[in-house]
Amino acid sequence: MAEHNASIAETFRHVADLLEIEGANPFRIRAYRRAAQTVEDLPQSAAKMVADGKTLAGLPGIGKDLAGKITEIVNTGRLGALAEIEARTPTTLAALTAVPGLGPKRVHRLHEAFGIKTLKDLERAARKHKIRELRGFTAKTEEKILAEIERSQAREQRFKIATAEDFAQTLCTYLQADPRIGRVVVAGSYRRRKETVGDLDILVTCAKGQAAVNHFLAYDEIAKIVAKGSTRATVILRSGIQVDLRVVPAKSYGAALHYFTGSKSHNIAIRKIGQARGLKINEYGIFRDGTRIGGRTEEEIFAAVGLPYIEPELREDRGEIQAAFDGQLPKLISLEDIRGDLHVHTKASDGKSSLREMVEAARARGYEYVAITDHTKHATVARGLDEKRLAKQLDEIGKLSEDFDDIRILKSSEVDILADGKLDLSDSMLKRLDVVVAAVHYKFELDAQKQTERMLRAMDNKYVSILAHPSGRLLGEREAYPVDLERVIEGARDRGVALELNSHPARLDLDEVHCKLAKELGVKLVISTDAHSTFGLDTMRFGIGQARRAWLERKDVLNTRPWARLKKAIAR
Ligand code: DGT
Ligand code: CA
Ligand code: CA
Repeated sequence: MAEHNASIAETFRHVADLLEIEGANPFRIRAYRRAAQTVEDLPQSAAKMVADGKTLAGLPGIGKDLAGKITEIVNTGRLGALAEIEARTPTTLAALTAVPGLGPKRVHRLHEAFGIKTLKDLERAARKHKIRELRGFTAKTEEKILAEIERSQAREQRFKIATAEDFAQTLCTYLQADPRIGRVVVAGSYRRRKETVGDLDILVTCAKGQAAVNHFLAYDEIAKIVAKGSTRATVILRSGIQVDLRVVPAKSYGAALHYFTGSKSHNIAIRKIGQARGLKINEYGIFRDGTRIGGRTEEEIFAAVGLPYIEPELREDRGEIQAAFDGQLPKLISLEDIRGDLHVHTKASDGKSSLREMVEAARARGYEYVAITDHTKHATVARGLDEKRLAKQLDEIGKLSEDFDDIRILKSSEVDILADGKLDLSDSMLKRLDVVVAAVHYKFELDAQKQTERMLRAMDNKYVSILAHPSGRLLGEREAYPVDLERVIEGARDRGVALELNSHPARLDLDEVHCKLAKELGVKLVISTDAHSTFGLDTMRFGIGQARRAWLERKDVLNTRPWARLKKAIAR
């Protein structure tokens, strides 16, 4: 059984949260969090390391005890220590941490002070204005809690695309191993590369539906079978994600793939056009007067309604059908177009790999350049570089460059934007850099006008080339800070600054709507990974997925250009 790094990390974080709710020793709590981070950042599967008899003890933050726990999770799929804590912590109490703004520490204090155990208790206390009596909690906190309770009741659980991909790929490999099964493809929002997916829709071709369904139901990561039939099944995996499986014969493959890729509104629009042409289009095929006339490929579906092929990322009924009719579909950017990464950290600040390792990894990915963008001094938790350390790094880059004649190491920095919009480095230092990436990392609570002006002021500095992760959102954790993104985009255009599409699966910032707006307003984008390890460079594909959803083409994205042309484009 393959235990994913993500689920091992998740188990450790869960232990840490429960310990914190209990008010346990902070060192113990921190040890679990640190181990979770290490496992998550491992460039290989911990399960495989255990299977290969490699030792995990000695990795950052992992001693003998935690290494043993990882082995236990890998071998048994569970952790005894977690079961023990779970047994003594009310589940409703743990569930309270799902309310944004309420970490385990705050839940601990609410429990201690008022005996709050459930969401209902919490709601009652907030309504009675008892919560504001606690130090660190205010009337605002109460309002926020009430608003969040309402929202969380309306919200369904969604998975980040990277997490979904991890679970989907293992399952697809398993399905593909059955020789009776032909094609295996993940459709739905996953194929449209949405930033989060609600569930996985997997389509397989097989002459015998029941055989494929039975093979699927024997998958050992299934926690619960929700429904099953002779050509379909719905299950929940142990990771909590739902999977819908559909089995179709090869002659229906294209029709089923189109149907299950969606989006629903795109499907409905295509069917309508079909109807007007006297065709019936559904997941089984294309029919005229009850006779099948196609459906083996997706191209046949589009051709039947007089359209060229439309890429999955565009299928949102946001103008793609009209554009297809008019011959105006964008030629979407692809991963192969990318020539370099412009946002990369090293051990000098909060990265996990050395400068040389990052450069080698960028070269291994075929890149022509990589910008080293460590944090600046204001970001103390990230061990940001002051001018002296940055100057030393620039020297190192100069020296290292002699060893690399096939990749250019760009001198750069992810410079903090200070509260007043000034930058955390002097102009004389910025001037020495090839590329300057500016970013907001604190003071998220400013009102929209102040935050917007702060960012515009930062871009006033003529050395700034790129504004990083402009909205500051963290999917599932933190909304964008209040900011007028439209003004920021216009401000970037007026000043000749490029905007970043940060590929980190928890960021994907700018979001797709604003990426598209930026393109329409004539602002260039760069797609960067914000990698904190060599492994992180591979998240570029998520940024590309989102760029495609935003209709971006190669010409809209600056890091598709060779350095000489990129340099000209960012010069101000
Ligand atoms: P998700 O899972 O919420 O991230 O989003 P999707 O798009 O994967 O939605 P899902 O899983 O409910 O359904 C998968 C696809 O199946 C959807 O994109 C289009 C198709 N579909 C589902 N229900 C309907 C429907 O009632 N009519 C039509 N035409 N298509 C549907
Ligand atoms: Ca889905
Ligand atoms: Ca579904």
